[in-house]
Amino acid sequence: MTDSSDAGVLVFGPYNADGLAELQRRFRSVRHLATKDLSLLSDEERASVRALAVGGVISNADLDALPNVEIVGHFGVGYDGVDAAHAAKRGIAVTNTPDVLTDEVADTAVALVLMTVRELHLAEAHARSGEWERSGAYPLTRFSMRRKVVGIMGLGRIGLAIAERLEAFGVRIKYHNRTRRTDVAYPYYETLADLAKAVDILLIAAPGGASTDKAVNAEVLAKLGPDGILINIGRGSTVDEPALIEALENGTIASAGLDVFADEPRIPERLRALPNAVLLPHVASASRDTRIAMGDLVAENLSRWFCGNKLSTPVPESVEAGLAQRRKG
Ligand code: A2R
Repeated sequence: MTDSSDAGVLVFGPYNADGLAELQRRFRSVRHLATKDLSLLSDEERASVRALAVGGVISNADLDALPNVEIVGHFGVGYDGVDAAHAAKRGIAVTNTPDVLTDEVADTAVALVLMTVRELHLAEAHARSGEWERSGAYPLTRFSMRRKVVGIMGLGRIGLAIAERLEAFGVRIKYHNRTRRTDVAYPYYETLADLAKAVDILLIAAPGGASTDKAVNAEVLAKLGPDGILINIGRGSTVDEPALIEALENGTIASAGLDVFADEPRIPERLRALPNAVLLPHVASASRDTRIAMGDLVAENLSRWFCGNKLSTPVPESVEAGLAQRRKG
């Protein structure tokens, strides 16, 4: 669908280059403000913005400084960086990019599990540094995938794709959501602490935001126990990071594999120093193919809005507010 809309699109913050090109292909007026500094725009320019494409956080203050914005296309499935309820109150629709990244994120999650369980980050360093030739084979790993029980917090689109992949390893899956699913046979745990107690590997695939803030705390880590492994591909805010560092330092849990952090791109020095932590720089969806699909979906949503069609992927807050489609008149 090619749209000749004159709607002013503001791309707010760092943004994928292919995604930007797709917006420029569809819209005549696209401005990229990589620094997120709205003071660089005149009052007239701010008033001309009717659509936003955002690849991270936009504050309510910045959103409110754009009087005529109608829609925010968020690049990413986790939209905790946008206050969708606040936007809805102003009649602004918000879209995200689910589904198109599910397989990529699930692949990365499985890789992170394997790296952490089999210490592949340390084994790789052993080969690369010449240590294998100098001092012999890398030591046998403490853990293996055999007979492991994996607990998933957030058995949604991504969590389920991870579970399906992990089943091929012969592991058992258990999960915790706020609501029990009726379409899966995996054992359900009403609380995260109970799930942590029942599994070897606790894997977080839930969204960020207030309802999951620091849910993985010292108590949950203690329940996971000294042979337990934490994997996080959801949001850094879901883990109490200082409590995790302490748990890794003093053996409360065995190890962790993390793709997300509390204050990205900053990772605490103490965490970076730990050999029992595998650290990835938030790359779960970061392949060119997947990022192109995400950018296309943002652009498609903006086009659909200004053509008066139903949005492809509005977030629930927008649907509830009757903003799944542009109101006429
Ligand atoms: O709680 P439910 O029944 O709504 O299930 C959702 C679960 N979830 C939670 N589980 C426990 N405590 C919470 N406070 C909580 N909030 C949500 O997370 C659902 O099973 C899952 C999210 O699944 P989807 O909405 O299908 O999202 P998707 O595409 O799997 O992505 C999940 C997250 C993103 O938000 C990014 O942060 C990350 O993965 O990349």
